[in-house]
Amino acid sequence: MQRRHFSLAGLTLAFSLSAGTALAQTKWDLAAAYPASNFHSENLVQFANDVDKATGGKLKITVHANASLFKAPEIKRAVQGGQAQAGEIILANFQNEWQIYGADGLPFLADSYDEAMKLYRAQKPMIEKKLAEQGMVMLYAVAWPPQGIYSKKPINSAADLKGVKWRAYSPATARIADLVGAQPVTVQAAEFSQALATGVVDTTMTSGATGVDSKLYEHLKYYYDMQAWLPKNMVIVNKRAFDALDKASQEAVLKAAASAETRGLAASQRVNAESKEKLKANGMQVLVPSAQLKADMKKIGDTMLKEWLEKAGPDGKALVDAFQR
Ligand code: PCA
Repeated sequence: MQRRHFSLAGLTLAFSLSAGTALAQTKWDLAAAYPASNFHSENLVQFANDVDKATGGKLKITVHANASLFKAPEIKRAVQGGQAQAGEIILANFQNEWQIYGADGLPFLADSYDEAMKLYRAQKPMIEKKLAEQGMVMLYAVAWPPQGIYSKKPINSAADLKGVKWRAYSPATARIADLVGAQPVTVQAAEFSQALATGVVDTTMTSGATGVDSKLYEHLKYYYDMQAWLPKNMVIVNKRAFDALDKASQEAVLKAAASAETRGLAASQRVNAESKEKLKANGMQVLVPSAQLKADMKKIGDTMLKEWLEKAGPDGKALVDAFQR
């Protein structure tokens, strides 16, 4: 009895080993920074499922949402170094590394979905090339909904933002705080609710999506729908990890990525409308900004574009030329 039991176990082991070898399964960790219920994260999970199906289970991608694997600003380096095979980054976080990454974080350069897509088409070949030099492959990008101002008190002009505790998520959002005389505090989305609850911050610029994700209505009363810019998340993969896949799997990844990009854009537009309704339903006043506030913020956008062009040099000029073409 004892002996028979043993040999059965041995048989099972041998079988699973040979099945494993025949399948040659590859596993990727994908580091992401936004909550699992966010549309970007849901889109990532769908992308991973599509890849799983298309490769017949040969490539398994595990999405780690809400900065559970790496904090938002660390994801790019983690993918570059291969600590995570893949990741989702917000490009605007990396403006100080290369100004082109931050172009979609500038107020009013591209302030609608159409303009954002136009800017993306201009940025894409430049970013693909830069990422390749850095040992990464770009898979797809999806814009966040347009960015507006959340506040505790009514804001009628930029002067009303003086001294507020301004939550920034990127160099550009911190720069806006400087220009309006607010106090910038950089807090990524995963820590935003806590920073609000403890009073570290009381004002921000972000999307309706993040307003809902972080339940900003629990602490803030006003949302001014500025539609100032649409920053993009980009999904990237370590080049060595990508190159190690067989040709069919590489093609499956790229095809699933193209679908994710189309699906993500539609989701962003849908969430833009839905989230403003959710903010209202939770007692927030969702308002059109006053002409003065809009004019003040446009002026800040002009200043920031000028500063950006100076820092971005010939690359920046090439990008703006391609964008305006
Ligand atoms: N939400 C993210 C980035 C842009 C957005 O809409 C955030 O606030 O961190």
